[in-house]
Amino acid sequence: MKRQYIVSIFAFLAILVIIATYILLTNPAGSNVPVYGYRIINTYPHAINAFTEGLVYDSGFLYESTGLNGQSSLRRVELRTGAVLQSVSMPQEYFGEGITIVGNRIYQLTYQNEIGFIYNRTSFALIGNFTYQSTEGWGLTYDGSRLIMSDGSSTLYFLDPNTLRYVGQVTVTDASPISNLNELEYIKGKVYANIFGTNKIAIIDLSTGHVDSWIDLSGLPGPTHPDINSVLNGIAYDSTGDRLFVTGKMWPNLYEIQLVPTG
Ligand SMILES: [Ca+2]
Repeated sequence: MKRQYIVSIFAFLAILVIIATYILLTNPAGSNVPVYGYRIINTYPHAINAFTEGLVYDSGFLYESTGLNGQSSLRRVELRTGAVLQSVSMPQEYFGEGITIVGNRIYQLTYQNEIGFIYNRTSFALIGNFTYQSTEGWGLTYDGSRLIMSDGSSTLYFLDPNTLRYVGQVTVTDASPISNLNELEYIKGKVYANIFGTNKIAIIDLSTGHVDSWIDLSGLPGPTHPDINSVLNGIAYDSTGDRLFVTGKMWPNLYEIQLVPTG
């Protein structure tokens, strides 16, 4: 009897371990929302000197904001070749962060300078600047009426694109708050957010802040020379062609991916 009892305990523990492993593997966030895997549709070159902090696709081109003091820039990039077609360098004191496009204006955040810049989309001429309440600027996107920014916390902030005034915020949660929200992209009514330092993208319902689903990009080929800073960061969307692009800081490639349901 005693031996049977011990065997039963071990069998029970083994089942628990199997269930826990399955949950962790199928749902890295530890919640009940769906997790997507991915399929690489196309691989394009990406400048390895680009410390990608902001990425947008618009009218046939990629626009990219790069960070680090002394290396920060705004670039127009050819998708197929990765060639930088046009760029402006930021003064040494600024660390470029998220960008988004509204009409013929490009908005760009800075990391800890507490200032954002507005450029003419065509000429890259600087046409204005703005300040924001958040202490740091990370990701930026646009939902058709509001600028949406992240600051590395679990909060997304909404700004009026004309007045640049704060008009609201939402806390992003999946059972508990999800911090380290980084580069953003507004896609078909949801906000996609890179989670800094992970291979995960959260797909967020803006009205509630709830994470609807996750994308697990584990295994996506990153930098050829691993660097602790060369993390996944950069989501862009071609709404005309329904193409989703991702890359990372100093990654040699930019990928068009398709989401694949798992489980
Ligand atoms: Ca983006």
